[in-house]
Amino acid sequence: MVEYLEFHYERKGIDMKKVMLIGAVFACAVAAFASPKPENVPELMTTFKGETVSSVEQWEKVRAPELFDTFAGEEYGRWPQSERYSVSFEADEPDRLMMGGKAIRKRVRITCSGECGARSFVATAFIPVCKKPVPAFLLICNRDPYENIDPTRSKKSGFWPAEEIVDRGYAAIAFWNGDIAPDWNTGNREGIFACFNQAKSRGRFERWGTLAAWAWGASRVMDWIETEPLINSKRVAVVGHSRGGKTALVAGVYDKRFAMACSNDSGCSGAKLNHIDLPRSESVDIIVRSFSYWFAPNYLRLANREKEWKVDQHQFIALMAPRLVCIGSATEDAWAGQEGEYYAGLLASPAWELYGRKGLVANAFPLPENPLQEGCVSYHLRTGKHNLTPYDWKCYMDFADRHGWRK
Ligand code: GTR
Repeated sequence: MVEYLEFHYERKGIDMKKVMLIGAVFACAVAAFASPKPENVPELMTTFKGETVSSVEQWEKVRAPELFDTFAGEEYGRWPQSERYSVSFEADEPDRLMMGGKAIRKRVRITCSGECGARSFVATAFIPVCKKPVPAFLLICNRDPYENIDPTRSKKSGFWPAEEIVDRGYAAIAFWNGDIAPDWNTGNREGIFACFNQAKSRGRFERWGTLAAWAWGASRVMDWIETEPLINSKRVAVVGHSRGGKTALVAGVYDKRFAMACSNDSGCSGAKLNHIDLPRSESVDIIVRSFSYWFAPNYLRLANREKEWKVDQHQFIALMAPRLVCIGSATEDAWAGQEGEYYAGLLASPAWELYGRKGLVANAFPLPENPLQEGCVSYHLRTGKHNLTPYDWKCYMDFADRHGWRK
């Protein structure tokens, strides 16, 4: 085809290179025009009273607390206060040297006792044999635990490439979300919910949903990590995919001990901005119809009204500042709204700038396999389907490396 055109253009004295250049410029202009852009996004740095936020102090004392209060009260629900429960740890199995002598496997049983009962679950940790405490990645596994987080390693899955994580010098820790609360609608009465007297929780409509409960489970694993001398508890990333990716953000925002949150393909009510028209992606109306129990009852009122809400998800991401955030999207995952995930990271960035750091450093929505990792917010687009893959893990570990986690 190109040869054919070249031949005819040459005969007519037209410069083929110029034609191609004009074509390319035109294609880029069309792409830029056609690509969705956020509109009327709620201001990150203006308080609900209309004051401009220009200092860390104002952010930490006024803006971040009011945003947190809004998200906790109206979207995910509130965690029970720490006075209402106790946590204890015991070895579920003796420690074992595994992965050809490269890692110590610990299986810890974490028991949480609330005012109405106790629940326990087991977390598995592969900790690289090392002279000093190692940084760690904690996965909230929302897939079949037998297939994906096998503690015996007879089944291996790219969803949790524990061997690769250990090879890179990080501890690989995982637990199954279903051990905290089932992923179906029990009216939030089963699992960990049954250990608490709901009547004692603040506000009926602010009741914690299942995403908040799973995130609370991650936070209890963090309680254990703080007691484990082989792990550096100041360098722990919480990771999740899809509903787990929403949960990882909740865990990171609610529990400041997490130094990084990796939100993979998390989409609606995760890293995706609502103020952008992405007709193929999930909306609040759709998500609350299928998964009302994931959220505080208040959130149901936002169905079809998310654009009228005073906040949006970039402000939730901003609550991670000045800590690290990774957002991952996949090219074949329009349901999660890739551009919405990208823009939420970008629009969250002024929170890092207050601390004299950079958030997401980007000029444009990136091409696949071109991770943007210059600041404290990482964004990458991977070729392929909705999934958590070794490539996504590589991006998250590269980012931690960049921030000196293995030094
Ligand atoms: C979908 C849901 C998404 C996402 C996904 C998953 O059905 O609509 O929000 O969480 O499940 O967790 O795989």
